[in-house]
Amino acid sequence: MKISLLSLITYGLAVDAHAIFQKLSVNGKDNGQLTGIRAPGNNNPVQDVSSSNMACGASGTKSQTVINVAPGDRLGAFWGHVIGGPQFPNDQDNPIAKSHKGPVIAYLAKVNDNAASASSTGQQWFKIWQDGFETSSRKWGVDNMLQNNGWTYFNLPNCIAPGQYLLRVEIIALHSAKNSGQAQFYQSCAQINVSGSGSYTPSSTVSFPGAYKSNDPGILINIYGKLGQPDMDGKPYTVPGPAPITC
Ligand SMILES: *[C@@H]1O[C@H](CO)[C@@H](O)[C@H](O)[C@H]1NC(C)=O
Ligand SMILES: [Cu+2]
Repeated sequence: MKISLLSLITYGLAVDAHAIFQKLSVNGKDNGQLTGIRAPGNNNPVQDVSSSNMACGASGTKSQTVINVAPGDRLGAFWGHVIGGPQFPNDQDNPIAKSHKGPVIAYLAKVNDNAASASSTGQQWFKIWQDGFETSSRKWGVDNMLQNNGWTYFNLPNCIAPGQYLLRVEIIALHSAKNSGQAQFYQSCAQINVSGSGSYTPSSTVSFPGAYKSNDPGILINIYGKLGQPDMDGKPYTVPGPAPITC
């Protein structure tokens, strides 16, 4: 009894209440677990903004699939506590622990070759969407994801040019971010093939690692207000990285 309780506690601490982006849906069609996704092999966050794991997470699962999408499609990124979703029945930390407030952000990088084999690092990223913090409702991007049962939805902008891309979707969990190096970055990349006749070429791009600094105002931050709630006291939150593109 003692041993099993101890191992349960140890296990609980070891796995913690993290999350993994592990499925992509296109216009409501779920492509399935880890199809067209390169996801980290476990749900531990990246905390070092200079790590090469900032691009698509620690190296983990690979997929030979490239998912076909069209400009304007409604994309869904699915998050779970572990690969598959809940770690055990009634897992309160699926899709992510409720403490893990923060933004959800999506970036694209056009790749020269096949998106299934392209390197995660050395790519030129531009931001296509973000869900940060809404001061009126005091809701974070993560709150909207929880409300959608693990799904984060956004549209592929209409101007995106045809070709293969990596789609990087990220949660930044800010519950401990008042101390340097304690913001938690969760990201995987989807491998997509964009059709159509868009012609967007970004005027500026960022690198991962490189786009974020450990002391960016959206990364080194105390999100707790006077009442101890993760509500910024209703003040605006600055999402890290560049502004999302406009078509
Ligand atoms: C990518 O999309 C284009 C346009 O729809 C299509 O012709 C091509 O076969 C696709 N490539 C792959 C690898 O699916
Ligand atoms: Cu966590």
